[in-house]
Amino acid sequence: MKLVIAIVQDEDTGRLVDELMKNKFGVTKLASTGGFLKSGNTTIIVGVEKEKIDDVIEIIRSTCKSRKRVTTSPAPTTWSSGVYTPYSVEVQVGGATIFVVDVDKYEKL
Ligand code: 2BA
Repeated sequence: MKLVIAIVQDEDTGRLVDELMKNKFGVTKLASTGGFLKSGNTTIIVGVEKEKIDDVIEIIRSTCKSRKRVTTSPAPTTWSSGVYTPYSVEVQVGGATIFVVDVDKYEKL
């Protein structure tokens, strides 16, 4: 068995969970926060047999869109003049960041 961990944007979560449930996958949704943007995203975990991993990834691919986000430039850790002027930075986020890991043991008690 494998565990698919997918970090997706909040906007895509509803459709993604609906699609996974419709295809009979068990899903858990966790509220998470990205380290770079420091804003909310969603982590979806799906326990699945090895043969079904590609099906799960295909559903994620078809429901999660890539979007642009604007954030403020991070302050430098060192600078000589002592003046820091923040500026806007545009980053591309998503569709999804996916990890697939082995499950050593799975039990439902
Ligand atoms: P964030 O850390 O908030 O990152 C949001 C987006 O900012 C990233 O989109 C990427 O385009 C950009 N970004 C991240 N770090 C950057 C940096 N040091 N310099 C410039 N741009 C940077 P995605 O790559 O689509 O990632 C979306 C979210 O997935 C991330 O939110 C984070 O929560 C998660 N993630 C991405 N890679 C990960 C990893 N290797 N391990 C754990 N979580 C990860």
